[in-house]
Amino acid sequence: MKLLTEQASADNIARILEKLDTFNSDPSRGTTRVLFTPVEIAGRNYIKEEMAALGLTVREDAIGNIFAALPGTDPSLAPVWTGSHIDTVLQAGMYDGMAGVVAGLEAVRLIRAAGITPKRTIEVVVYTSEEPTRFGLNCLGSRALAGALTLEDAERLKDEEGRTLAEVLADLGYDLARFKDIPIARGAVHGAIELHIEQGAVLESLGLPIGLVKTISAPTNFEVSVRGKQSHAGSTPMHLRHDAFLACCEIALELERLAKASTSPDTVGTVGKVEVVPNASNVISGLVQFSIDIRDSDYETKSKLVAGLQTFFREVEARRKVELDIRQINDDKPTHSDPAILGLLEEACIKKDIPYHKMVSGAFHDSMMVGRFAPIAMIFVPSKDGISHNPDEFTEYGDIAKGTDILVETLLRMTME
Ligand code: HGY
Ligand code: MN
Ligand code: MN
Ligand code: MN
Repeated sequence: MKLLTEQASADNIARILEKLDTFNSDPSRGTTRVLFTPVEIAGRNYIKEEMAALGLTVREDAIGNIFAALPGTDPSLAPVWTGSHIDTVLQAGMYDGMAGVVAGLEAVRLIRAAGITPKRTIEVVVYTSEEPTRFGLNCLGSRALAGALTLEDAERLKDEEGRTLAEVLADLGYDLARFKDIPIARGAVHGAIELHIEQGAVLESLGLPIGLVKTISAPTNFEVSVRGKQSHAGSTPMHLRHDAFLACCEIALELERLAKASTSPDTVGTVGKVEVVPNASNVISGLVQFSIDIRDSDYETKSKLVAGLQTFFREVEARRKVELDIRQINDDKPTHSDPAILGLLEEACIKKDIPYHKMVSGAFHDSMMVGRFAPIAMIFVPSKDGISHNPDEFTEYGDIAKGTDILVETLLRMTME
């Protein structure tokens, strides 16, 4: 087999990332590119242009997952995938997700420049809506590929304007009759690698350029509303209050206590979104709606924490005489990387004399869902100061290029298996 002659180009990676970053609905602070908003659609179209410029054949499924194929010599063999997402949280950085899509494009550019035709087809994938930003549920595209998101789910998921995912898809011309064709059968994809920024500070603290992800922690998310009694902040004695906000605070602190007490080192719990009604300085809140986000690399310890929290919900309700409405959004299982792909990644690092660290991902990724139907692994590149989901998110283009060198080497070996 012909050899790869060139190293990944940090300049080409920069060019695409910076152009993609211009598709931004709130340039005043960071990057905002929410699913199926005009800027995200423009961003999709731009990436499809880059895919076409590489001579890839581009197709989309009924939920908007984009697949760009570099055909292999033996189309009967299951393809190899690499990819990530281009949608963002609000006022985000410009690397979370995008680095993995661009690394996939650069890997294909290197393969084509070397005149190599792989045996297995390589597909660069843009997964629809990894972030829960618009519809409140994460990994919509990869979840649908895993057969865990049906058309009925898409007809139920609503955005803040009350539009369903199904309506938005139909308005954009996606054929909902093909929704049932989205799921990928086990065995239909030979393996999938996702390059992603670490979004933490482990690699930076170790001074290492590459992380190889052993396990992807998985989220369990709830939407909780507490109904208490809205009343006057001055004339309501403390013992007569049913303060919805204080009930929320107690639950948030109990979540913190349970997460800290967990036997798993990767258990984390967050209350990130709180809406207080009527949110007035001299009114005791009668209604608070808030989010609960729990992550762990171990499903058993996560489930134990959830059970402990549910007991606490009941206790707060009784003691404070408030009413809790708890909606569980998802309860995802952690995904372990495929040892064989991890082995290939390690061999690539050793061959290129690039030091690496095997680690757990605290963040979830599309690979968490892809791992339900295909062997997966992830490559991490360092995040400056561990910052992510923040305009100050930063990763050196040179580090993405180094990660791409590992990616392309491993993809090629997988295509020849
Ligand atoms: O929240 C997450 O873990 C992912 O980065 N959206
Ligand atoms: Mn993210
Ligand atoms: Mn991401
Ligand atoms: Mn992700």
